Amino acid sequence: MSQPQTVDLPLAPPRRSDAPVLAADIVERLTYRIGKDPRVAERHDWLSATILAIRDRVIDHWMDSTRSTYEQEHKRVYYLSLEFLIGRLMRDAVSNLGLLEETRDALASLGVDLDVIAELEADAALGNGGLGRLAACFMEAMASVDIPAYGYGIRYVNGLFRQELHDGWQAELPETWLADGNPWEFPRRESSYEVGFGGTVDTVGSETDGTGRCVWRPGERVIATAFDTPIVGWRGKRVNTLRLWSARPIDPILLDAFNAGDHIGALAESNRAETLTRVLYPADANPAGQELRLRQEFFFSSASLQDILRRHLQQYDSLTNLADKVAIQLNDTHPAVAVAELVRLLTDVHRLDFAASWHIARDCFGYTNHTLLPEALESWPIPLFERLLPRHMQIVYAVNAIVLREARAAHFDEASIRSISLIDESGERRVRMGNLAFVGSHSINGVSQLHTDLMKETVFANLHRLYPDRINAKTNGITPRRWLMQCNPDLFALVRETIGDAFMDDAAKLVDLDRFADDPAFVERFSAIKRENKVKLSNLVARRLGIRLDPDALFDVQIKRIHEYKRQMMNIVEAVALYDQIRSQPDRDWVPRVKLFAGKAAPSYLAAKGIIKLINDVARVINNDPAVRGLLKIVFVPNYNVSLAEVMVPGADLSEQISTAGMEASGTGNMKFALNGALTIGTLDGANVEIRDQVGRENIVIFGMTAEEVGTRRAEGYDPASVIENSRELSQALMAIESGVFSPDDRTRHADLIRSVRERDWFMLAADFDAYAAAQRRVDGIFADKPAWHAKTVRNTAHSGWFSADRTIREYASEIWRAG
Ligand code: HBZ
Repeated sequence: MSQPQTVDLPLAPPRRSDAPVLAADIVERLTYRIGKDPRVAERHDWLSATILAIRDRVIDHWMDSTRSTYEQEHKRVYYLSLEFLIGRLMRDAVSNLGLLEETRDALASLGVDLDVIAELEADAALGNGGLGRLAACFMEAMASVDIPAYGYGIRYVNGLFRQELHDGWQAELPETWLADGNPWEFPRRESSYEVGFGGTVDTVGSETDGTGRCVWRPGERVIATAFDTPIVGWRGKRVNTLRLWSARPIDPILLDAFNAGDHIGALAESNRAETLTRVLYPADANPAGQELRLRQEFFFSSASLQDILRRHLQQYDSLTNLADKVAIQLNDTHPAVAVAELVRLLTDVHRLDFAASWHIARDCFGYTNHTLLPEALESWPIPLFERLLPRHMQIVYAVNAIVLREARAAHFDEASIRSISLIDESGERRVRMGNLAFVGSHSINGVSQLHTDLMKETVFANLHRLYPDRINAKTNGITPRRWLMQCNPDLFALVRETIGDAFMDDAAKLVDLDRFADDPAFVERFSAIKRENKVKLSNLVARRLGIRLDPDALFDVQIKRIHEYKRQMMNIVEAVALYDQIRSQPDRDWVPRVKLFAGKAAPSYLAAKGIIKLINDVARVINNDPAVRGLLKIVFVPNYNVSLAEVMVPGADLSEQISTAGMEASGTGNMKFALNGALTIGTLDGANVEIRDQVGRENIVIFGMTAEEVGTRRAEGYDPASVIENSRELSQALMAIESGVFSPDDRTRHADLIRSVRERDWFMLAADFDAYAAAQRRVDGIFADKPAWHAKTVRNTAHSGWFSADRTIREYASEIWRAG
């Protein structure tokens, strides 16, 4: 492996000479904090000692940041998210502090290899996919652009499950990221709050419509305790806090019960509390319907709001200016109950009148929507909501009355009023969390332009009509520190050498690379780095799976959650069609291709799990067929996580972004690939549209129906069978799968999956298939023309600066939060 390049920061004084000091600090932490003699310390001890030494270098910056926010009375931004998909933190912190070389040297002087111990750091996987990773990129970007911000979430003991493949099937195993301790976190016992559930409500005021002051007497209480992780911004400018809540019981053990011999019952309350923050729901598109999920949502929303109010009151001694000093962003509807909780805290606890509380809440909250999939829109059965949160139920009804009154005043018809209501009365009565988040926020944003337009036209059409100024677009972004500088150090160094340092503080400056796209000397180095990254990825595949890859083949990569709308199935069916062609026309000049897949399926999502098995079945047959002569290989890399993405993204030639148009809210993987010089093959969906606009239509391969065409086609009555009949390639590929060519041990294994395409094909695989296959052959053609290919890849990197999360965060700050 080549060594990552030096990242010397011009702002910092030369630091190499500090390496001996850092080395001494590391040995000190090892000895006195971990209690290990350096002579017997194991690699993991060195990792912990290094993190502790680095962490100590963060603390002064951290305190300075907190202090200056306080002294200058800056507005604080609170990002509430049930998920933070952080990955590893050491390289991030070290690199943002400008200490990468110093740390490497310090460890080398102790006989320890930084790259080796960095690999041992647990990947904090407190999220499912894009939504959680976005929250992590935003945390880093908020610190980088100097916004005083706190992330609030849950400290799950078990993050997203570890995926293994057992005979090609996904198996889920518990993830234990805390097993070796977590040297990054600071437990804050003093920052603890009670969170209640159930019980009764007494009305104190005269109003009986829920707007009077009430006293909620919960039947059950748990304690939320804070664990803080410092998040270091670029150049260490600012350090913000990620505060994750852990639940514990008020009484750890009921001694009376224990002494009376009821050993299990004595611990029941304790177990119940601890269960709250035990696991991350592996749900992706489907909200988990479990009571525990609603409890988690309320638990972290309530603790966060109590903390926010305490901090505000401590400084300002009044809540009337709350919205001037506090912006709270709801990451999807998971924290939407916070709207009702803030109104409750202001009215019942802090004695503001209801109308004032309601206005303050709306001025504080912003809501980000991440999906239009109807099955992913959260709602809770009224009986459950009422039982768990009786006072919040009253507040929801009171707020609903206000909203419906406004709609009536605006002459909305009954159907529109029904769709706006916070209560869904179409079947079992339910609380609609999306509508609650909408009416309780002054800003509702989509995560790409197309997604925002569709929000206005579909799920929130009537709410948008009633409150036309609220919906706005904030196209997602990614942090270029993690997704270029750290994961692709050689490319980063080349860019720096070529266009200077300005892009390090302003990613838009990457555009200066454009003029090198046709410079043969530059292109040669650019493509040599890509090849080297492909070798690294091949080595990982060889190590983990024993499959050998040719780094000169086209590396075609699809990595993301497994979902029907993302159409991994279209990709694998196309592989089957290609396989067929290679066998029947062996002498054509095929472009050697490796199709790499990675991603997890929600454990209860059987169709997605069937797709994983199908990919692995197809892989086994194709990879072992001598007739293919290595022209096509299929690889499913297990246990996709942030760290794996950091190797797969730089090693990709082609980025698969092939969702059914109108379904992918934005995508962020698409941005990571383009930044690292991969070409995109994609539909006009989510942020692919903006990627096309930025990189230029000649540097991206777009195919398939538009969102509008998908809608029209559906409305007209889409018949997949006739489409399949008219496509020879598709019919043959489906028939091969259906007849058991790839599952000789169980010939009908994939019959259901194929039948769902033939009979329903909700995600329109068949309708887009021929266009997709043709687009793939266009990709082959470009790849074979090396100068053309390389110029396009360079232009992808050059024009991806706009997708920096710094740009996104600046937009949130100026247009939603009015902060910073
Ligand atoms: O959020 C994703 C979108 O699918 C993707 O297009 C977008 O780029 C990304 C960031 O905006 N949505 C998710 O990742 N959603 C979830 O992970 C999810 C988690 C729990 C749920 C529902 C959805 O209950």
